[in-house]
Amino acid sequence: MTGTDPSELRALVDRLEALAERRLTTRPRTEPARARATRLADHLAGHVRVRAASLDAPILVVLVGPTGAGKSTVFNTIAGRSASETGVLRPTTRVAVVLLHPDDRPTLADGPFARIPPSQVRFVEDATIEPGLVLVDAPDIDSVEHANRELTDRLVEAADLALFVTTATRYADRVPWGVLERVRERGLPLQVIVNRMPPDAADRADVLADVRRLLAEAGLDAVQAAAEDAPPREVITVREGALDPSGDRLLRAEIAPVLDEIARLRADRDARLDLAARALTGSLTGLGESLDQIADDAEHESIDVEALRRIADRAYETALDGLRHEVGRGSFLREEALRQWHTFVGADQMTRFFAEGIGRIRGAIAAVIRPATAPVAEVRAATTEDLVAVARLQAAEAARRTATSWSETTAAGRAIAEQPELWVPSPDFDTRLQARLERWIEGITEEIQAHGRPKRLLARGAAVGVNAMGTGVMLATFVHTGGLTGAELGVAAATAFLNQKVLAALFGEAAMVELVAHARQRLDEALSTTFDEERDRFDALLPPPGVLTSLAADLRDAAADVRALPSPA
Ligand SMILES: Nc1nc2c(ncn2[C@@H]2O[C@H](COP(=O)(O)OP(=O)(O)O)[C@@H](O)[C@H]2O)c(=O)[nH]1
Ligand SMILES: [Mg+2]
Repeated sequence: MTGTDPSELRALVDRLEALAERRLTTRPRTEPARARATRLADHLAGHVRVRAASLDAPILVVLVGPTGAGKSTVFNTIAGRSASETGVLRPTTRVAVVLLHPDDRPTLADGPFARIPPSQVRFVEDATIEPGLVLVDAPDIDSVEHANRELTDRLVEAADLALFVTTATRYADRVPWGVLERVRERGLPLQVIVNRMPPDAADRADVLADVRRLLAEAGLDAVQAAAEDAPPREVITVREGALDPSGDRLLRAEIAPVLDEIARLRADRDARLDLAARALTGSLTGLGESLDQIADDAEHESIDVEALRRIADRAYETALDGLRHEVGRGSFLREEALRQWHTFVGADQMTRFFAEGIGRIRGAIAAVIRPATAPVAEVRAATTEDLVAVARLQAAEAARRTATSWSETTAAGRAIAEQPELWVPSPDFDTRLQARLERWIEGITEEIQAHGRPKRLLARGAAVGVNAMGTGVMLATFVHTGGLTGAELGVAAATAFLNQKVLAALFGEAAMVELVAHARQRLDEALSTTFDEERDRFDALLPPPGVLTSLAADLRDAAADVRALPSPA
């Protein structure tokens, strides 16, 4: 038994499972990092939670190894029947074949098989065996089929004992050692079986010595010990061709030590409790390292994520600055709209009054400006259309820049490849901005009505009309004279000059300046909100700021708490 208080352990499992879940929702950016997080979740749900609840729950013995090594043959030999399909055509075993007493079945579903889809499990019930030990034939670990490999990994995370089956020619293969590395890390009790041993005794001795050496070098002696501080279990060897007449089983004598161990575990509850406790202890010992590795992953990722965020920020900020510049100069506005306004504000006649002072201009407005001829709709439509077009060009540039930079990184390359729409502005960019600009123009008109020193202003402005005044203010946010005189410049400056004079005459200089400043500020808000939304499409692919670093800190705390658990009695 472990010396850990069961309720303390269960509370810790809850906390660790929540951490694993948090990590998975940040969508780990590399395959190894994702695998580490999944493994932790699988291990906590399939093993630690089960054992924290009860050491008495059925023991899970899992057969793992490379394709064609003879796992299913061993399984059938233990089962004493042809329950799992064997064969030379690969891969034969696509589901986990599970041999168990019917009484053990209900406890598996929400225990060790909690994260294993039921469609991937085939139960073989046998009421003649003792309950308490469940034997699983797993799919090949070197299977090219991803789902197979994932299933086997989950079974390894849930196991109490691994029966690792390999052959005299395959034992040095690289992939199986990846699984054995995980067996060591999670302290999973291990029994190694080497199948298809050569007939020659000296050859057999050579193979066995080599297998032993590799296992010892990989630090696997401790998990092979049948009891704490005991020497490693003997590696079980099976001669080539030692098949029983059925063809899908071995001669029983060939794997007598395995059959004996299974029989002993079935017969002896204390032996099962002991194995369960050893598996749990090994697992708790390994958790600290797993948690720290995942914390490392999260920290590294947070650096990458912040760099990605800065790239997007900068691209959209640069584009918005470019847009502000164009808006500030009014250079995007088509000349035709300016000419219409120029004509409306009375160009020729009005200019004559400028030299005679503000009073004369005021007097002239009613006489010169004809509200009925105000090209309000035309000028507004042209302005918003031109503004949307120039904004879209800038948004396209920002999207292209961000997508280009992101696609060159491992942290975001795949996400960009999966969402080609990120290379261009959002499909509803125009309609969103259009709606905001319309709202913006309405806002100008409302402000003129609400704050424009109502009586005097409205009396004077009545001749012009509030919509026309609003349009004048709108234009003044783009085109302004900045100290130049109308005679010297083209239509933009001339219109700006005239427009400003008229507005100043209507509102007074100070109120006009304020109206224009407000309009400019609200326009800037409309543009930056729209650009923020564009950038958010990229940000949505990243965990929110701080999430990864605080997760890493919580993982480190948890690792420290796991290490501080009382050592097993
Ligand atoms: N000749 C010979 N064939 C074997 C031996 N052990 C297993 N096989 C065959 O090798 C093939 C693969 O075995 P199987 O148990 O399906 O391997 P698994 O992929 O690990 O489940 C089957 O056709 C077995 O009958 C053996 O010792 N000698
Ligand atoms: Mg098989």
